[in-house]
Amino acid sequence: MQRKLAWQFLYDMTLARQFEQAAAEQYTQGNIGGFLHLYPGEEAVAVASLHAAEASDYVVSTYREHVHALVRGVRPAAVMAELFGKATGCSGGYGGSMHLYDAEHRFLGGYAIVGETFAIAAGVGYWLRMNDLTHVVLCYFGDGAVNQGTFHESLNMAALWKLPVLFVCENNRYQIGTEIHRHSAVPEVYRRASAYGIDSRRVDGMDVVAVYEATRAALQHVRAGNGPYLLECETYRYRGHSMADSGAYRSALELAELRARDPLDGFRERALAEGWLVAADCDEIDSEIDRVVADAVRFAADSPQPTDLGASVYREPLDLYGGRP
Ligand SMILES: Cc1ncc(C[n+]2csc(CCOP(=O)(O)OP(=O)(O)O)c2C)c(N)n1
Ligand SMILES: [Mg+2]
Repeated sequence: MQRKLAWQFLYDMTLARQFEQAAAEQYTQGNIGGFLHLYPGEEAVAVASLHAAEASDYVVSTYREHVHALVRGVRPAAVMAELFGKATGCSGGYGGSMHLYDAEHRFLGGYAIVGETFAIAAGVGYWLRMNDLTHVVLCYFGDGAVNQGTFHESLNMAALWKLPVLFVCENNRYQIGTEIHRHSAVPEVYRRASAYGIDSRRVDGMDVVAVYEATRAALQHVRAGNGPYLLECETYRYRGHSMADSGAYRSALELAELRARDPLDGFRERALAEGWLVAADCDEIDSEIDRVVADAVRFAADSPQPTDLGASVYREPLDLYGGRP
């Protein structure tokens, strides 16, 4: 592996881990309100798959999306300020944790409704096809979301119209407190794609290199005009579903087993052993991230509240039909 890519993987996974830790602390102190769904344990999925994509591709994600926005290039300060509900946040402080948005980085959200992302991604894919554009939409979703009707409706249309959508399942085994074998008749998510003739595979979501390679191959398949692809990443979240959930329905043994396969520690060890990085790189990344995250929290705390709460709710209707009704 090239040093540059290894550096990016370690940098982004470290940023992801520390950013979410800081968000948890700020939530506990009352500086972040509403729901807060964190990503520790799942970092390899967003980091690897988004590095495999092009900057010109589009991204649609769920309410567990802080890391997707960060890897996409949205400034940590703008993400943290959004979590604080501040005017300097990437959604102007109107969205909060579950509704990050950044048009410049083609990051289309941040959606709170489970299963909402499928139809939005299919819609963007349809628009790309209509306009003969070669970009791909990466659509992230959880294992629980595949039991929503929108999953089936959207996969059907995406396959029928050969839409350029890469469906990326973040299978963290749980839909809140319900384990996958209790909520899914077919717990191997990737197998569901075959119902619509969509190619798919499953990959170890705790291994950043494996996810990167699988995503590159999947994106090649989609870009070649073969229609959508579904990539299932088997991963795990260390924390509860949200800050409101202690996650007590899981055994300490299960948690320990997964922590032993930590994507961040595992990659750091491998990068040093393979000579992709040296110890000084890791130290440099750690201290740089400490600074970036502390700056992001300070920026968010010092930023003003939005002043006009109605500003982004109502707008003049678009004149789509040249004055005709
Ligand atoms: C349509 C809908 N039903 C229920 C909920 C409540 N809810 C929020 S997250 C969630 C679990 C989703 O689990 P999964 O898709 O596995 O994603 P994860 O949180 O594990 O990343 C549920 C049921 C919702 N937001 N939207
Ligand atoms: Mg889940």
